[in-house]
Amino acid sequence: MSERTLAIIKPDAVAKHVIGDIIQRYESAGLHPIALKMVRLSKKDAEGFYSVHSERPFFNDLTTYMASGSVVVLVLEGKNAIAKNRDLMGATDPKKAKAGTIRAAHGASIEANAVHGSDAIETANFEIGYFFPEFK
Ligand code: IDP
Ligand code: MG
Repeated sequence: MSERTLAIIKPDAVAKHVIGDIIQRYESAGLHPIALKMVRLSKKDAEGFYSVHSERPFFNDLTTYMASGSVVVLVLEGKNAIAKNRDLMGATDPKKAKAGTIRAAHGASIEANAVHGSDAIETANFEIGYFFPEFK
């Protein structure tokens, strides 16, 4: 079934100049961008986006990091887009991510791990609406 998911190319990957490589991987996997923008998140923007993690010990570091440089935010559409993008991304910790995944290729650390991808239909709907209210 065709689905939509929200992806973010995080500040570490933007700084490494691998935006093009990552978008190529999405497109080659049949995940087609239907919305895309480059933005610099404020700390408050990052906190709102990651509010499900507000009780986690790394919340402050994570939201500071997400506001530390520009990011690219995309809505990707395709068959099983949510699960497919999670497979393409690899494990949260790049050291544990399978070879060939985006995080294995480009992630610097468990925090600066190159990309975000929605993990379920409900979170995808929230995250898409957070950045692209017109797609709600
Ligand atoms: P996910 O991005 O693979 O879905 P989540 O558990 O949802 O992983 O965590 C959200 C983000 O928080 C991660 O992508 C990573 O940037 C950061 N993060 C997760 N676990 C840790 C940690 O143990 N230390 C520091 N940052 C973390
Ligand atoms: Mg997650």
